[in-house]
Amino acid sequence: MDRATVVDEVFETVASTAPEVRAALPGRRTETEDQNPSGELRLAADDYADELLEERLGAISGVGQYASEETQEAVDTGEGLAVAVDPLDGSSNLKPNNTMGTIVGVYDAPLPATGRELVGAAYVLYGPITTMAAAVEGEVTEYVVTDGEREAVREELTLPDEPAIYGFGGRVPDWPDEFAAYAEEIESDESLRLRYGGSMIGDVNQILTYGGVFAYPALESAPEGKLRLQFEGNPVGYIVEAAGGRSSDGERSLLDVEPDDLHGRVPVHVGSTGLIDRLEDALN
Ligand code: P6P
Repeated sequence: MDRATVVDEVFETVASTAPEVRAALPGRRTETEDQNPSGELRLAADDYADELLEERLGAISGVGQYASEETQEAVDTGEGLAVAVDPLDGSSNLKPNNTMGTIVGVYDAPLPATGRELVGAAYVLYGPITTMAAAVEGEVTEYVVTDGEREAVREELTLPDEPAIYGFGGRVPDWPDEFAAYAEEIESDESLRLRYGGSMIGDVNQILTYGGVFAYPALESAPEGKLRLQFEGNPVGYIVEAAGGRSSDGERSLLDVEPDDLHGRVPVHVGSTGLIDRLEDALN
């Protein structure tokens, strides 16, 4: 299969798996004894989604590597593209019945790789409606996913010209002074409203919808921030940049960040170009 067909097959497979992931959520809110490679407790729902997606994505002809936020090592699945999956991003939101998502990045290089090796990225948002935002060849399409079938509802999706929301992770006392000063500037901007739901995909989807800035910045206690480059920063940076926005680790596009290892973390800032430009000015 040619590369574009493989990428679409990956998106199709993630969408078709979404109903089973969603249906399994009510019965899998329990924490397991296991920790993922990032030291976070895995929910039964994380394990279930990871197992389903590894089996199905790994079976696609043209996918040669499967890596998940939930497991230490990437799995060799033959020849072809590499997929990096966060099976259930924001699964801690399951307890309060809030949004969460499945993220997939399709890299044309062995993992770990820079975001410039991405040839596609998508996320499923388990909200009141199950939707998918998918970016390929510089274009973002939003789909409603019904019974695993995708229906395009917004094509050539771009961020609105005027940003409207912001959401920043981490505790305020733990923000470095430069980020705190930027946050204060943003918070005092009367055109911007706070929207932070504790699940990156839910928060980023609001940025795609309303424009603005989402950040999980470098913290005094964690200079690399919290979010993982391969599984969260790169795919979301790829999608937001394809929608006409920007991404940054504080200095450069997330897609230009050299990975240290498969589970390396990175400060994540994504959103409207002007707000990310101002962020980089504030941090440097
Ligand atoms: P905090 C969810 O655990 C996650 O990885 C992202 O989806 C989300 O943006 C962030 O962590 C939330 O972190 O510290 O606000 O709970």
